[in-house]
Amino acid sequence: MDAINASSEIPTTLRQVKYLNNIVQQDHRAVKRVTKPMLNFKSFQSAKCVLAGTELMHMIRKGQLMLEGTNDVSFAVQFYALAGQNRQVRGTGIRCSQNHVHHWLTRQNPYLPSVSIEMVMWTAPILDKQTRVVSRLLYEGIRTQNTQSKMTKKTIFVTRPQLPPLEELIPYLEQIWRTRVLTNGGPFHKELEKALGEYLGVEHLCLFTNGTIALITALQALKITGEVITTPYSFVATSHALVWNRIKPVFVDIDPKTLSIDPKKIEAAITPKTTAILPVHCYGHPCDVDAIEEIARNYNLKVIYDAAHAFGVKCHCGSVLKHGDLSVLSFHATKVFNTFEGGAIVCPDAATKKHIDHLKNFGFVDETINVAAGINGKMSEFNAALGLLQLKYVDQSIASRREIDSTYRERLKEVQGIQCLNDSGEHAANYAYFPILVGADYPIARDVLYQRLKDLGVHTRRYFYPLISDYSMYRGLPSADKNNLPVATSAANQVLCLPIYPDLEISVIEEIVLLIANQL
Ligand code: T4K
Repeated sequence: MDAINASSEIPTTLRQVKYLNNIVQQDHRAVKRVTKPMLNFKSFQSAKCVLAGTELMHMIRKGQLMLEGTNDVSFAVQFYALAGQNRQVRGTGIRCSQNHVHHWLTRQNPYLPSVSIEMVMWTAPILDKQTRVVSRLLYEGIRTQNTQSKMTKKTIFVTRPQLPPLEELIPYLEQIWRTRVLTNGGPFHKELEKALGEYLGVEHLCLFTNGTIALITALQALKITGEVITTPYSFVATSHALVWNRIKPVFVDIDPKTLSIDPKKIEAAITPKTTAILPVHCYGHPCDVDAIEEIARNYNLKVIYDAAHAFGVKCHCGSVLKHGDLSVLSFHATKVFNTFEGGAIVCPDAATKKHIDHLKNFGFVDETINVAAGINGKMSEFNAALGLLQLKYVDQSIASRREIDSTYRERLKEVQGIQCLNDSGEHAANYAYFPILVGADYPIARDVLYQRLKDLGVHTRRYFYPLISDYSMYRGLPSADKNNLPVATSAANQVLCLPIYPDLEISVIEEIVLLIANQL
């Protein structure tokens, strides 16, 4: 029996693959070992699928696929190594035993990190133990085929914005076109402020054109000056907002568990010039709000939370956004809730909201009264309308993120050298990001992993590397010294944010994890 010649004679049908698939689904027990090859080639049927080299290796290592004494009969496999975008770089055909497969993958194939393997296999349609082994392989292969085509043909980004069905936006646009109210606090703006307040469980909220302008305005609203204590482990907007207000950032190290500012380090950084603390609920995990606010009370400091990542997050006492003097949200395209661009300030009372509403509208109270050198931070009617629609889908979107988060956690828990970040005791999380820390005991460096994944089309991000304090405009500050920031420095050098967004398929996540587990 010549396996290679047989490949052209035996038809490939999806129906047969599905049939075998059903067998697998009826019996989920992993068959560990085949000792007596009994398949009859005459009754073989064929199926063709693509199986990632890493997946096959993984199955062999895990003992899901073990073939013995099968030099001529257990099943026949034909491999073609494909590199990159389906370019065939090597072709060979073998009848395989476990050793053959292992040898071929490890010794003969120099392209293992980036190959997929096309397999043509024949198996008998009999419900015996042996058939199940082969059909399981087919099942895995088919699953991987879907993934593989996505990984090679489609780039996987760290995030993809959630968008509502386009047709649902049309009525909103029709209203805008009909009324010609485009901005300056129109009906959709008012409606979204109310709807978001209800959804987030906060009473007073001002919409903004983006999170950065909201941060700058929040600092203005509270007349913050001098020095502000903040974290270096964030997006640059956090510190840039201070600089735009001519405030000096004072960097304090982060807590190794939450990667948000470490309250134990704050007091030592307070000087007579300190007027406020600007912490970040990093990745949407709440800061230690109780400890931070106790320090603020003791030293008479204001607290403004950069809550850009914390949409919908609840801590022990309800919405985390109720903490501090003000909290600032971002509704950027990359966030859990997006209005393309957008943001908001959550305020404690109506008077503060009124003041901020003036500030974001150039300081105007009415046509003739201007109370402050305000800015233009208003959200447009288009963005507000989109927000109303997005809000309908946000729970669904967070639920999908939750599933992705738990799949990553489950699959990554046995991968040596990879540490997932745990929540910080939140009662409701939003799963905005999925950061992992690549430790010294992982076989390759974080940046090598980052680059190899990127080469395969998986675009992770190193949020937050470099540290803000390492950028040129901050590097000279005494608090930017690396010796002052050992935890933040180490996190920045280890972190990798894996793709997470609502329509990211579980099969793609599994493939990403396999790539990480096998160091690609
Ligand atoms: N404070 C904190 C703690 C923040 O994280 C941020 C923003 C702010 C304040 C300021 O809020 P905003 O002023 O932005 O409202 C992104 C975002 O631009 C930024 O909003 C965000 N933080 C930061 C963490 O991430 P980049 O430079 O990494 O974005 P970008 O364009 O590389 O996007 C990442 C991936 O997302 C892309 O590879 C593909 C995907 N993507 C992105 C956009 C913009 C899309 O699929 N579609 C898109 O339209 O900064």
